[in-house]
Amino acid sequence: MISFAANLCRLELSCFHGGRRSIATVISGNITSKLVRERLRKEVEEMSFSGFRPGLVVLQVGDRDDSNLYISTKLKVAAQIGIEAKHVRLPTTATQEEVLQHITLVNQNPSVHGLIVQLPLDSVNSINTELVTNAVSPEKDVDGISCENAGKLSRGDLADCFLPCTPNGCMELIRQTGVSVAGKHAVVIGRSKIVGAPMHDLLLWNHATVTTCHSKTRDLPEQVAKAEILVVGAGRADMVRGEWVKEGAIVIDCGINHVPDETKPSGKRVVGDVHYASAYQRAGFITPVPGGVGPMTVAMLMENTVKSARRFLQRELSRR
Ligand code: NAP
Ligand code: LUD
Repeated sequence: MISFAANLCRLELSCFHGGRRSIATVISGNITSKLVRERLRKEVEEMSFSGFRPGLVVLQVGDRDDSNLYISTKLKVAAQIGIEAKHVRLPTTATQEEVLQHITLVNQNPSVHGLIVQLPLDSVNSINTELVTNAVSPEKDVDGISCENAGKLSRGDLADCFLPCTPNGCMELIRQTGVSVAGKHAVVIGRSKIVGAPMHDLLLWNHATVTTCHSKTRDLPEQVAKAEILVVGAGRADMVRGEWVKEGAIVIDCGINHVPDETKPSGKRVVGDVHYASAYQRAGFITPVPGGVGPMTVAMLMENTVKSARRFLQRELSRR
């Protein structure tokens, strides 16, 4: 764990203070991820004897603007840490067979320790995403979304798998608050394979009592009101209103939504799934968007890649 409080922007003491309720402490993903990246840079330096470097491949199908942005950030951060990262981009015309062939090649390449398939797949052909993500060798699945890694996480074998980057990043941000997760009532909104479902599992095995909500959940505000820890990954701009939030709760917002904004040169801006201005008035701790979960997703991918490279070195040493 990184030193607690280094990344907390404590504008006022949270919760009740002298009878007066005050505003939230902001948990910065930019600062926390910087600490993680700096630690990883040193670790990579230490393992870089005789030219060894951790290797990462990011496989993309198509040309989505958002994927291009996320991948360029991943490549830049990898380079800063000393990870040899390669971007493989297949055209939108790529077939499922071609994607699987590329995955097999990377699986067999001993200089690559991590492989992620950036989602969603942007193809004119019908490609089974589940089949593709499961083709990644579990020991290189630094995204932590193959059935094998997800299964281990769901059964609580956390030390024996790669933890998915976004939920793992959320856990790191929750740890930054110094609040113990054990015994807390946590509510997760969303049940996707990369955010909601693994977030539920991680909170559960960190001993929270967890409720997971989705599009069929009745009375979302009622569920949210019970959350001492709230993690939102729904993809709905400003959906969670501050009035729903329990006083003093930890609010982690995974959402990345583009909304029109005429005051910006691009004509749009990024907002989360939580209505920040109102939630800020009630939460104890809150993550901003941008600068919250996003940078942690990237940092945790690097952490998994370095972990995979270390495991590779250990296997090599034990063979000799
Ligand atoms: P997803 O696959 O579309 O899943 C969204 C989930 O939210 C689904 O489980 C869906 O329920 C649920 N949901 C949708 N509308 C809802 C509503 N009105 N009430 C309650 N639940 C609702 O999306 P995702 O990949 O998990 O991503 C979610 C958000 O996080 C997006 O904004 C995405 O851009 C962002 N994201 C951010 C990061 C990061 O690093 N910051 C990483 C990944 C994703 P059903 O299952 O019933 O459909
Ligand atoms: N697929 C991801 N698809 C999309 N935000 C990311 C992401 C960086 N297989 C697979 O990387 O983990 C993944 N594995 N994802 N995502 C989203 C998701 C995937 C999201 C945000 C960021 C990666 C990021 O750097 C910045 C921030 O929040 O401050 C900038 C946000 C902006 O758009 O300006």
